[in-house]
Amino acid sequence: MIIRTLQQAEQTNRKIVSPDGNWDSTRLLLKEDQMGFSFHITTIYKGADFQMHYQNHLESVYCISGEGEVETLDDGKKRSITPGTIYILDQHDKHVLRAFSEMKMACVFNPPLNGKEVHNPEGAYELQADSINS
Ligand code: 9YT
Repeated sequence: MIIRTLQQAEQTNRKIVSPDGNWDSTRLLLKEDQMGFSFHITTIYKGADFQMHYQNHLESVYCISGEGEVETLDDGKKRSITPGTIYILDQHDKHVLRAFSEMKMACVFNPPLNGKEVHNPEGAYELQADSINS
């Protein structure tokens, strides 16, 4: 069994701060743990409004706190995101996330992240990113 705490992990290089200033993410479980998925606690900063397109990954995002909306760009549908809502990007959906207040999210990725991923210009994570140990 592996035990980690968010409070400790936030003090290490498991916490990645997005260069675009929209979010930070503490990656509690990564590929090197060999679980087949990764698990992160992500903070989306108030006022963030940005596009993502996870072409190489499937992602589920559960809202713990805060309020916002997610828009799928293929059909223009906007869905409200409030505590208790999960959105599941089962179609590699191109989407925009807007945070009306600071949002705390629990995120799961398959395949798992290596650790140091930040979004490329298309809003995806590359499969070959560095691990937190490199
Ligand atoms: C909700 C979302 O996808 N935010 C971007 C950060 C990502 N969840 C991550 O790397 O943990």
